[in-house]
Amino acid sequence: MSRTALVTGATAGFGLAVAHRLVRDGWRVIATGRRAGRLDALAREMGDRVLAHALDVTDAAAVAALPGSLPAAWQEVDALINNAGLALGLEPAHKARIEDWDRMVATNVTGLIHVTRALLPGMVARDRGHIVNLSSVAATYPYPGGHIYGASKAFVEQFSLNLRADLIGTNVRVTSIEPGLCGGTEFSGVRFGGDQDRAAKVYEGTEPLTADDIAESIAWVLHLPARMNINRIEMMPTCQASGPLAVKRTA
Ligand code: NDP
Ligand code: 8X3
Repeated sequence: MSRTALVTGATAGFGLAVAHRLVRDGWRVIATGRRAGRLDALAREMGDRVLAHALDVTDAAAVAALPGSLPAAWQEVDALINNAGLALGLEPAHKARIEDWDRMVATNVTGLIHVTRALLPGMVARDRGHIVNLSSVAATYPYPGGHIYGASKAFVEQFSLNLRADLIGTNVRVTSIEPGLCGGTEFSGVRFGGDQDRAAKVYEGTEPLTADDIAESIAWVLHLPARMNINRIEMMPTCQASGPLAVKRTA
């Protein structure tokens, strides 16, 4: 019997790559996200190994109802890939839009913990499961304009480690995936409100990570022996490194 993964944000970027990768590796995938048309297209492309299930992670009622709203044959979720998330804007904190801050927190923090809370009891009851959370290098390394995005990803990393503390004694694993610059997804287009020229400049002259690289790391942690839990994976493209501390000097 093949294992079942639920991927949030499977309509684009990492989530879509993970869905493809896991189906190739023999999993069944519950593909979720807001754009139902894209989910249906994925299910048509991949056949009966993909279940399209539209879900906005900020819709608390829909998320709470999630386990029971899945068809009976899909209710035992072995792996939850908490991938849905976004960055909005790159203005300094004192100029950032408060609506953007609220949306990042609602999606990256509240949405992620609600989906986790909805699916975790089933994993504990079955004594098997794996939660893979998409954090970021922004959780560890601050950068100008990163404020709430970085803070939300630091939350995701710390939440992952704290889940491990509660899940000791069960066979439920938790991993925080923390990538740096990654191209070929909608991430920067979303961050800059659809300004694709500005988004493209983020990757100019670089060889960033790809969504397939992220899917590779997720497949790796999922397929390790059940006795092994990878707590965190921090990865950057070779062309990226953390910079020196900033010092403002008078002229
Ligand atoms: P994309 O913008 O390409 O994909 C984001 C996905 O999240 C989409 O499928 C989108 O689907 C979904 N999503 C957004 N809001 C919601 C919501 N409210 N409910 C459900 N789904 C939602 O981004 P990436 O693939 O690049 O990023 C994926 C994750 O990885 C994010 O959490 C991001 O913060 C993180 N990350 C990205 C990095 C990068 O450089 N790209 C690096 C490090 C981490 P839809 O719009 O259909 O709902
Ligand atoms: C995405 C990577 O550097 O744009 O999490 O914050 S970064």
